[in-house]
Amino acid sequence: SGSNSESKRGALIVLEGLDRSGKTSQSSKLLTYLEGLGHSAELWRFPDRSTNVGQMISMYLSNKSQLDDHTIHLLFSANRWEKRSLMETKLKTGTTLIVDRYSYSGVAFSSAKGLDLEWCKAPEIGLLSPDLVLYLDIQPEKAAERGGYGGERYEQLEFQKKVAKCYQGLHDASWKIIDACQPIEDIEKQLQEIVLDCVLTCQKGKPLSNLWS
Ligand code: DGP
Ligand code: NA
Ligand code: NA
Repeated sequence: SGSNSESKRGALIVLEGLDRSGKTSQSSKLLTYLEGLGHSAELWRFPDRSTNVGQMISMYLSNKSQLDDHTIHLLFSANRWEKRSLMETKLKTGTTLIVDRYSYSGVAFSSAKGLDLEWCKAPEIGLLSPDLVLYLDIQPEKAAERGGYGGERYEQLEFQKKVAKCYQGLHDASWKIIDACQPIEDIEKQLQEIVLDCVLTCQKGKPLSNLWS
């Protein structure tokens, strides 16, 4: 019957935000929530460090290799492209994907280095467009206070301030801005409500589309 979840498409839900904004823990809480309601769901993250491209990215982030800014930008993009067809298959067979970072990180982090915005967006064109982007909004200074940064390349206050500005220019109708300084349980509840609404809308047959739209 039409209520079989496998005949309905899953939702593509992205979490974005500065480093230490709480995306990763909220992503896993969302997965538990959706699975608890009986939905098919998976947690993905970009960069996906498990692939060959992902390992190059990981080396770069941990300062074990140096790469030109354009080169690393294209590798991050390639890392999303290598997962695109699996992503589409999952969504079309009814699995909702909760994705920790996506093309908006790609554009925000690279344009924060001074790369041209349109150039940064170009390689992302044709990737699947999220049904929902949850932006965990935190002041860079507050994020930096949260137990300190892990020491990877981008985890520096001055750079994160630039990234925050770049993110601001990327908001569109699919974005929901969440105050990431609320108590964790309040954030969790807010996200659950928004996400469930999105999952149900996608089940009703909202079409998939491509970036940037
Ligand atoms: P994470 O694994 O979520 O901590 O991300 C690693 C770091 O890489 C983090 O500082 C954000 C940054 N990042 C994530 N995606 C991209 C991207 O596509 N391009 C660039 N330049 N940086 C990214
Ligand atoms: Na990080
Ligand atoms: Na990530």
